[in-house]
Amino acid sequence: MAQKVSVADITKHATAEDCWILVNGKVYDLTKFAPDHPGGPDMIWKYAGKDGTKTYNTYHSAELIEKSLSDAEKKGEFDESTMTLTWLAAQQEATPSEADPNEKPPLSSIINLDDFEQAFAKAGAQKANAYISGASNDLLTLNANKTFWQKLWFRPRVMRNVDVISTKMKMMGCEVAMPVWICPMGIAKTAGPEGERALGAGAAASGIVHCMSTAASMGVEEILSSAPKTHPFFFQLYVDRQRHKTEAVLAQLNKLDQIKALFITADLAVVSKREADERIRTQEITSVYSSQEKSRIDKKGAGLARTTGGFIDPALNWDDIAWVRKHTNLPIVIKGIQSAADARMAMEMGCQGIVISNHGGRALDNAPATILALLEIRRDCPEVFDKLEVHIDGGVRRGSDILKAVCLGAHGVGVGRPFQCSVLYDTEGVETAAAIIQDELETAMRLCGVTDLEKVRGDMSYLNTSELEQYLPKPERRSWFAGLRARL
Ligand code: 173
Repeated sequence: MAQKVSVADITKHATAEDCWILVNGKVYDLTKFAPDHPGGPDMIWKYAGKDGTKTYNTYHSAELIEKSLSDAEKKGEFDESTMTLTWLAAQQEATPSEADPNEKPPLSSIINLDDFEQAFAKAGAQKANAYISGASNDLLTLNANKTFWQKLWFRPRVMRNVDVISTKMKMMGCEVAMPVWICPMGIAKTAGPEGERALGAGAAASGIVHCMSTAASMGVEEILSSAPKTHPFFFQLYVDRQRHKTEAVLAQLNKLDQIKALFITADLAVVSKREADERIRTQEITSVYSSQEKSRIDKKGAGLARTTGGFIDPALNWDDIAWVRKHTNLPIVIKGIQSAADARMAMEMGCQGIVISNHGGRALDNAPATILALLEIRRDCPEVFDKLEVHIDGGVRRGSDILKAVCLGAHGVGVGRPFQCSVLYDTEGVETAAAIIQDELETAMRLCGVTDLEKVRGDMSYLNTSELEQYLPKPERRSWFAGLRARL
């Protein structure tokens, strides 16, 4: 068994007639054995070309398989270094034991975005939930993102005939029913078998935009095929250490008319520590890989994100905008801006947009809540709102948050985890999540006396920012720091 078997090798043998399976770090040819399996051949065929370790270990001792098969059927050790996101997502799909359909609340019982996350925590696969709901370290930024929206109050007007209203706006040249996009999130198949197809179809049916992830569980064209050919998408780009791979992605995107903007992720130079994800992956890896592999992974952190995020190039910097520009026809949006200084930088570099984002609290913990960063940019660098599109994501859980962001000057708002969790209910779940946001936004507008969302963009007269303003960095303190730096 000295020979190594790669993901590419094992996936070539993924049928009942030619059935290789990974079990406890080794790959076996179970084609001949499957029809004689006491538990029935289906149980084995289900894992053809995949990792059957978990299910196998539930029923059998580790030695049994070694004893039962001939040497010719033992194909070799699994080569972990060949693992891909697609492969990992497929494993998730094939191992449903953690998801409990009996726990799934009916979609009709879901009335707000938090309900989707709670439903997923109950009924979704445990490790998918740890990956999706998790964030960095102490979850301080994750929680601040949500609670800081609540510190921004309205100043409503009344008696304004709010019978007919419009939430329509334009984002990156695309007409949308409301200025909302679905955040790019990795491997959506972990949330439900339809994965990104549900996000694409649900976004299209709701008149919003899905920003697909570099780390999606399926290819760009498959995601596009979930929506009508005229429906727009955005693409989130992680720049690969191997720049030629990124250049190939950009060349592919240039040929796809449906993609309308390139969101370059700038806030995750390295994958941060996601403890819920790491804890659960550590348990899993302990059962799947040899103790030698385990100790290597333990030192680095075994989370799904860290295991799969090694390709992200930490050398990415502002000079690279010129390189990206050379390889794309798309508008460039920098995702992960967290200060007025960087918003100005993006403007000076000629970018077409920014996303104020801290990666949903999944990058630097103790990074400021995104609504605070939006307020800071409005105070210290208001000219960016005229020169480029300003988008924001992070902790958005109410339709009223969309109205708040737009009144501060935002062109669009990203919503992440609630949509990812809604994939538990396939396209219908995604549509329901969008309909909840739409309804809450319309209600907030009517109760604020706003009839046309487009017309109140940047109109802070509908907002009371006093509570939030106490948390802004003081301009005097910034110059004090600058002075200190000058003396050093
Ligand atoms: O937040 C993430 O988990 C993320 O963006 C990611 C996706 C794939 C690999 C590494 C990180």
